[in-house]
Amino acid sequence: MKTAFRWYGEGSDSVSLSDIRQIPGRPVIVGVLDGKAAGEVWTEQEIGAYRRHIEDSGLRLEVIESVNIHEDIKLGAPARDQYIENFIKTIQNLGAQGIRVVCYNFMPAIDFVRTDLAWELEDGSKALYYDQKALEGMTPDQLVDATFQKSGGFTLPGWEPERLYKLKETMERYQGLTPDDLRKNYRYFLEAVIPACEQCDVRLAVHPDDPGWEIFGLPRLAHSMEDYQRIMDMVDSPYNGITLCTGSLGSNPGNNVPEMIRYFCKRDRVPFAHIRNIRFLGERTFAESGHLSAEGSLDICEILRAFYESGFDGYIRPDHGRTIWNEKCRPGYGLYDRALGLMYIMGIWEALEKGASRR
Ligand code: CS2
Ligand code: MN
Repeated sequence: MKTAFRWYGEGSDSVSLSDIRQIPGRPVIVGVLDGKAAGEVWTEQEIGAYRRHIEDSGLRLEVIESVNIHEDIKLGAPARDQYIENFIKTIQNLGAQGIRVVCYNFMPAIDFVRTDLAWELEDGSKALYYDQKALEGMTPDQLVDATFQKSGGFTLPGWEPERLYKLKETMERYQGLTPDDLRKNYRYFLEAVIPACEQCDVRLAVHPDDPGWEIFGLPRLAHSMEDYQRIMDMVDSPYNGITLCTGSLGSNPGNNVPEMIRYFCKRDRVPFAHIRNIRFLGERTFAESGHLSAEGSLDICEILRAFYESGFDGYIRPDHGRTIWNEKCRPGYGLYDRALGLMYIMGIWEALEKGASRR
């Protein structure tokens, strides 16, 4: 595995590159061009400047998360061909600048959802939290307001303001769109972009829906083994890959996460992994927890064993951490708990490697 760490860019992240550089093992940066709206081309010049800035700090940029997919592509609207063309240009430009993996998602209108961004755990740390009943009592607008209020002045990934101002309108456009319609549009997109990805050697990796079921009546296509099998079958290529996010898939107790890892790694479909733990608190209710297996409901050691035994050599990053030690940071994306998570991941990995060599 290659270790990685998400960074939002100068001025929009509370964590600095020099902080990340001091994390043992010096993880690769998972970056983003902040401020780019979905559908805009990322020019090679802009990507190059961003990459050089990261390299000047002694780090490397090899993964991008997220290039957001324009809603017209998901909706199959007439402008989709233009946006697909823009997406391909962005991928080519990223490839030319040494980016090998791009994480994206195909969730309509809204990215990951939490009903509380600062749920207090028993040790006083704050975590992201989801309660289906609380969500059902909220309109999408109320959810957006609550999220803005609790995000400490930071924008959350997938919660870019320009996108959320139009949320109501966007959701109305999805009225009547069935999962099959969305799947058709997804296939159209993949058939157009994967050949270009193959040519410039950039692997796409679709992030799961989070939580792992449908919300607000919107169709969602990526939250189970069967879902992923269908997506992988749309275009049979290792460039049509998965971001295996353990916390997102694990939010649905119907998913056997280690089994999914083994199945899709064996088929060379997992270039990127997110390791996160969550704690089930009731029916469709969970809090994100520290990465340690004992703190949550997922067995992180078994999850890493599944990667290890599959010969995984992709990128792995700690996903959402708690807010601890009074850090002022974007919810889920502080330095401290994610760095603890990464050390735990690396510790388990080293034990797996050394254990194997002794046998
Ligand atoms: C989240 C997402 O779980 C996660 O990694 O922070 O916002 C994720 O980055 C996007 O869904 C990827 O497109
Ligand atoms: Mn994730």
